[in-house]
Parts: sequence; structure tokens; C-alpha cells
Amino acid sequence: MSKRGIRNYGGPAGGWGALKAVGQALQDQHTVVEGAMTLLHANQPDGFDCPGCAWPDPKHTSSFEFCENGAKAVAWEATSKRATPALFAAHTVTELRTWSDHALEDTGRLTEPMAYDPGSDRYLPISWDDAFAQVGVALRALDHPNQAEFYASGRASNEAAFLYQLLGRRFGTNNFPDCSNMCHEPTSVGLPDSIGLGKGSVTLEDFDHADLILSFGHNPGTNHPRMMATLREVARRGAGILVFNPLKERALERFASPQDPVEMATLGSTEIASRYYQPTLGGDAALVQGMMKALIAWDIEAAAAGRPPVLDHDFIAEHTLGFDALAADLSAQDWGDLERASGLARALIEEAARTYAEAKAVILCYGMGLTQHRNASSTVQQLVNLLLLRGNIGRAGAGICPLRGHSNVQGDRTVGVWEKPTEAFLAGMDGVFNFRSPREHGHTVVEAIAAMERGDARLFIGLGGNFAVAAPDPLRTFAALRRLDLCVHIATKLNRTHLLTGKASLLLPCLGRTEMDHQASGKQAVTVEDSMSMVHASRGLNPPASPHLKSEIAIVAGIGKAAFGATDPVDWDALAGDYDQIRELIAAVLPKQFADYNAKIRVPGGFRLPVAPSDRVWTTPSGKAHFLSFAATAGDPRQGDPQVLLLTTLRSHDQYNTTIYGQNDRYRGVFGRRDVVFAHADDLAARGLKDGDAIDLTAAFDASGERVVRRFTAIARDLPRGCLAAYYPETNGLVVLDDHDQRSGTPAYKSVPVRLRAAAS
Ligand SMILES: Nc1nc2c(c(=O)[nH]1)N[C@H]1C(S)=C(S)[C@@H](COP(=O)(O)OP(=O)(O)OC[C@H]3O[C@@H](n4cnc5c(=O)[nH]c(N)nc54)[C@H](O)[C@@H]3O)O[C@H]1N2
Ligand SMILES: Nc1nc2c(c(=O)[nH]1)N[C@H]1C(S)=C(S)[C@@H](COP(=O)(O)OP(=O)(O)OC[C@H]3O[C@@H](n4cnc5c(=O)[nH]c(N)nc54)[C@H](O)[C@@H]3O)O[C@H]1N2
Ligand SMILES: [Mo]
Repeated sequence: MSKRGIRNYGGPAGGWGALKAVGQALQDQHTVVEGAMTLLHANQPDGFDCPGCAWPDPKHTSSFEFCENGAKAVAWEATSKRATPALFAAHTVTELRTWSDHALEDTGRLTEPMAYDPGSDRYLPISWDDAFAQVGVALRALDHPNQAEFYASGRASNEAAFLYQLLGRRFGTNNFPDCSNMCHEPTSVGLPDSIGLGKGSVTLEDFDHADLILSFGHNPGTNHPRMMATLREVARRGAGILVFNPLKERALERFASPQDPVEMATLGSTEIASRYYQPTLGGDAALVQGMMKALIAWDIEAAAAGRPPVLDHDFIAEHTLGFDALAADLSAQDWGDLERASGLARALIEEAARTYAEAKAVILCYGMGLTQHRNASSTVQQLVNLLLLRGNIGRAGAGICPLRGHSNVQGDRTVGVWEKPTEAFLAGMDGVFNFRSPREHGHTVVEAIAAMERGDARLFIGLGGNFAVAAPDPLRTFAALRRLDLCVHIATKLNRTHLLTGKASLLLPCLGRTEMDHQASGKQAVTVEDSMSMVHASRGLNPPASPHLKSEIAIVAGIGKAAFGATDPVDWDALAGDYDQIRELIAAVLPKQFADYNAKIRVPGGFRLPVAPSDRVWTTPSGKAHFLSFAATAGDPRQGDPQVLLLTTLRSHDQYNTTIYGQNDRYRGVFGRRDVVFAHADDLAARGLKDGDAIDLTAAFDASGERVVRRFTAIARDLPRGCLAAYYPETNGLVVLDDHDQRSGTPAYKSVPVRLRAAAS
């Protein structure tokens, strides 16, 4: 009974299961014909950018590429279900709070602006004009601009994001907490010190020239499914793929392409990983340091024996600083410590290093398994060190490839949604808009929550997302939001954050990517930037889910006009009426990146932003790339307590962040449920437990005893001793707010110290 819905999944990822799942997703959202038509326009030159992920698509210029989870994302948005005022009349907010995250979003698309009425505990309809006026009044009533928080989720287009940051900066704050703070912030913080730019250096074409891919901490079969086509090509032409992941992810083992008639007809598949290493959670930095220690030692031996060098000394001399310090640091590291901290034996680390040393061109990919840890920014820098040692950056087939999350999270940052903007960006803003942007840095997500808790923040605007559920520590976060004077949510669907009402709350429904956007000057396109810095246009084709919807841009402009008045030098109406004008402003503020923006996006496929490291140009203060070291083996998240285990919190195959499409996680063999935790059988046995037992998880170092997840089922799986895995967001209650990467503020969602015991009955 307790192992209900748990099976072994024997097949490859992809294949017929993926096709079947798409049919089911369309059926569940009552959009079989329209949804299927919509899918044909995903990532097409005249179509919309798929909201599923930020992996680039060569097909922005050609034919349809099948993607199961892209299809789910599209079906979810193009659903025929509606959350109308009748839904809100029928249920109080208190009642809605008892619904599951899935049930809330499954009510369908929001159709009209709504305002919370504390008297009846219900959301009631409000006119757009009244809603905008209310936000304007509330903004003007604040004692200081820093009392407002402008949150953004990474789906917003460049145009919406640019206008949003203009609104916030015009108002006088840099408080732009965004989903990136919970995601790839260690990339944005770590990479600039190393290579001068917080973005990836490779293009899609580089994958054709690499002879080795290193894959750290990401699960592309679920989260970047279109990447599987690329990895499959790489594997089929005989290049190596080393996977470093504590969990055995099926898609990284075997994949069947739904686009390959032979593989489909013969039920065949392609082996993806040439070698699969299972380090301990958070062990990656020590693992990479072990690889580098081996490489440097072999290089010294080679020199002594007169053999060809292992390292690229010309590259190191011409392009880098800090090699000697790194080498000294690594030679002082103890192999025993590195083995313990990485969870891998020296022989395995050396094997990986040997494979790396023998490869001519290497791409290193990574995701949340790397970034959501206490030392994540420094860990990202170790990845760069490894590449620099052999000049594996800025040449064909080589470089660093962070897999971004939301489909435009990288673009939002490029156009200014950043709590720590550069002086150059602010100066650009000041020059174009003729006001002085604030210089004081703003809040990250974690800092914003703390500010709300203290009462220092009084107004929250969310441009998409599900702030409270995505953030750590609901115990503190939920309470913090409820203290606010006004919460404003710009959203497509109802979620729990909207139900954590402040003294006043507004729900402002917007168009999604798949929908047509008509404004004063006619039909509009927006633009987005993918993980590889390609910018292209996106045009929705479906009729809007409701005639009352406004575009995100129109809503931000509406707030701007209400806040600053009709005589404001920024002509908010004109910008909302013609997105070309917004792009002209972006180009004026960021001329190096966006000159001729409007012309360039009219070319199918768009254009690539300048990425200096791709050309071996390092925009660091020294003009060089930097080897950077840190003590990867110091510190113990278990604080020496053998009872403490580390928990990683992940996505199932049927979810998009806090959006839960369904209860299955096909490739991990979980069906119809999410209340499970994967553990090593010996860790269960050591606690008198076994596969299938009901268990409770508690935050290990929380004196309150209130951070508990109850009555989950333990499932024995192949993962390292001392490590657990469970789904996000159900386990966010175990993540303490202050437990984050010190440099980037990114919560340590992937190494949460917990205790596991039999469920209290
Ligand atoms: N369908 C779908 N697509 C998505 C999303 C979604 O939720 N659903 N979310 C989008 C977003 S915002 C993001 S950021 C990306 C997320 O994409 P991923 O980065 O793939 O996200 P996770 O599911 O968190 O998976 C992390 C992977 O890292 C591994 N891992 C965990 N801890 C460690 C560790 O300490 N070391 C190593 N080496 N590996 C570890 C896990 O086993 C897992 O395979 O996907 C984007 N695309
Ligand atoms: N424990 C744990 N926590 C995590 C993570 C983890 O791995 N583990 N991952 C973190 C990561 S990487 C991220 S990026 C965050 C995600 O944090 P968010 O980006 O805040 O969350 P989402 O779940 O993507 O937001 C879903 C909501 O966005 C709204 N929405 C959808 N499409 C649109 C649109 O087109 N426009 C507008 N305006 N709204 C829209 C809908 O109302 C929907 O309910 O979560 C983080 N939290
Ligand atoms: Mo993300």
C-alpha cells in the first residue's frame, strides 16, 4: 500500500511515452485541436517562443521540433479552463488556501482584474482604471522608494522587463528581487570574476565540434528536453559525455528520439552518458578540484619526462592570471579530504580527469545541481578553472554552458532586472531618461523576505511567478507577505502567493506568450534571449483567453502612468501602444548590445548579443581570465552529526517549477503521487527503516521543531550514502531562510540538512 504508484521504469527517456504524454496533456486541458495547432507554432519564425525552457532552438528558422514538456507548458497556458469572477464568488480566499498548488492553477486562466475584499474574504472584480489608481496611490504613500519590492519571474519579455525596471528605477529603488536569485545567481555572480561576463560562452554549433561534454547537476530529459536532441547527436557521433549527478537520471543514461522513425519503430534508444559518476550532494567543487590537482600533477610529470604537456601553457600565459596560486593551493589539498567531500574515490576522479585531458574540445554544462548550494558561486568558478587549464573556452567546440531556467530569465537580466545594476547600465538609463537612477543596491529574494518581515518593505509587485511558494522557508515567507500594505500580482493563473493577501491585494490578469497582442499601433511582437545569448521575436497566435486581459507591458505602463501622472516625461501610453518604441529605448540604453534592435529581430532567427569570452576577450578589471580558488573541503553542512542527511529538492517530470501539471514522474518510476523521498537502503536500515516505510523529515538545525514534512514514503534508490532527494516545492518548508550561498544569496535548496525518522503516528 505504502509503495502505491512506485514502479521501476525500465525504458529509455523520450520515445512513445513522450508522445502519449503530450496527447494526455492536451486532453487534460481540454484543448486537443487548438492546443495541437498552437504547438506547431512553437519556436517558428512567425510563431511564439516556447515558454518551456531557455535552450536555444536552431529551428527558429525551420521546422517543428517535438518536445514533451514544451507541449505541456503550451497546453497549460492554452487551456480552455477559466478562473472567472464566479470562481472567486463561490470560494473565500481562506477556503482556496486549502486547495493544492495543482488545483489552484488548474482552475484555468484568470479573466478579469480582481481586488481582495477583507470583509467578505473574497476577490471581487475591479476595473483596470481603479486597480491602476490604487497602485499609484499606494506607491506615492510610501515613506521611501525602498519600501517597494518589484519581483520578476523570468518569463517576462525583454520589453516587459525593461519597462518594469524603468518603473522601479523611476520610482527610486533597485529592489528587483527575481527568480534568478533562486536559480542561476551564482552564475551571474561567479562568472564575471572569472571571465568577465555572467553568461555562457558557447553556441549551439559548438556542440557539433566538441569531443567531450561534461554534464554537472542538470536533468535535461525533464527540464531542457530539446537539449536531448543535441546530446543524442553528440553521443551518436562518438563524442564522450561524462555525467556527474548523485541520482541516476534516465534521460542521461538512455534516450529514444520521438523524431527518429527507426528508433521509434524498433523501440531502440541511444546511450547518452559514456560514463556516469555519482558524487555526493554538494561534492562537485571538491570533485573538480581533485580533477585539477591530478591534471597539474600529471603536467609536472610530463614536463620532467619530456612528454607533451597536459595543460595549455600558452593559453594560461597569454589569457589568465592566478594559475600559480591555484596550483599551490591544490597541491596542498589532501586527497583523503577531496574524496570525503566529493564522495568519489581518487581513482574515479583521476579517471574523469584523464578523459578530460585526452579531449581536444570540451563543453561543460551545469544546472541547479551546481548552483543551489552554500558555496555555489565559488563552485561555478572551479568549473571555469577546469576549462581554463586546457584553454577550453573561446574556441570551437569548447566553453561553459549554464542551462538557464525560465525562458527569458537571461534576457530580463540583460535589460536591467537586477538588484545590483552596473554603473554603466544606470548611466545609460540616466542619459536616456533624464533622471538619476538610484545607486544603492536593492534586495535579492531572501533580502526582500527579511525586509517584509521587519516591516521595511510594505508593497510587493510580482511580474509573474509564485514568489512565496518558490522561496525558501514558508514559515517565515508566508507570514512576511501577509504583513504588506499592498500585494499586486500580474499573472496568468491563480497560485498560492495570490492567496497570501496583505492589507490589500490585486490580481491583474495578463496575456501569455501564445496569445495575440494587439495595441494602438497594431499587432505586436516581443523579444526574448535564450541560454546562448540569441535574441529573437515571439508572436502569439491564439485569441486572448479573455477580452479583459492586458499585456504585461500594458499593465506595467498602466501602473507607471498612475504612479507618475499624465504629465510624466515617460510617455507610458505611447510605449504600451508600440513595442518598437520600447526596443528603441533599450537600444539607446544598451547600444553595444542592441544597436538596430528593431531591424535585427525582423530577420528570422534573430541575432546573438556580444559574448566577449567567446572571442577570448576578458572584460575583468585585469583584462585576463582568472583562476580562483576556495577551500572546497572546509565546512560540513552536517556539522559533524552522523544522524544528519542532506536533501536535494528537485523537479518531477510533470511540473514547471511551482506549477504542478500532474502527479507522475515517469522516468523515476513515480506515478500518481509526489509524497516520496529517495534514500539509500543502508541509510534507511541504519534508522530501522526500509523501502516503503512512512517517514517524517525535519530541518536538522531548527530549534523551533516546526520545519517538518510529515508522512512521506521512503523509496530505496541508487544514490550515495547520506543523500536524499524529494520534490520541490513540497519540501521547501525544510529550507531555512538564512541558509544560502553567501555571495549570491541563492538558497541551498540542493543540500538541505535534515533528519529522517519513522513517521510519528
Ligand atoms: N519541464 C520543466 N522544465 C523546466 C523547469 C521545470 O520545472 N519543468 N524549470 C526551469 C527552471 S526555472 C530551471 S532553473 C531549470 C532547472 O533544470 P535542472 O537544473 O535540471 O533542475 P532540477 O530538477 O532542480 O535538477 C537538478 C539536477 O541536479 C541533480 N543534482 C542535485 N543535487 C546535485 C549536486 O549536489 N550535484 C550534482 N552534480 N547534481 C545534483 C539532480 O539529481 C537533478 O538531476 O529548468 C527549466 N525548465
Ligand atoms: N526547493 C526548491 N525551491 C526552488 C527551486 C528548487 O530547485 N528547489 N528552484 C528555484 C528556481 S530555479 C526558480 S526559477 C524559482 C521559480 O520561481 P517563480 O518563477 O516565481 O515560479 P513559477 O512556478 O515559475 O511561477 C508560476 C506562476 O507564474 C505565473 N505565470 C505563468 N506564465 C506567466 C506569464 O506569461 N506571465 C505572467 N505574468 N505570469 C505567468 C502563473 O501565475 C504561475 O502560477 O523557484 C525556485 N525554488
Ligand atoms: Mo530557475
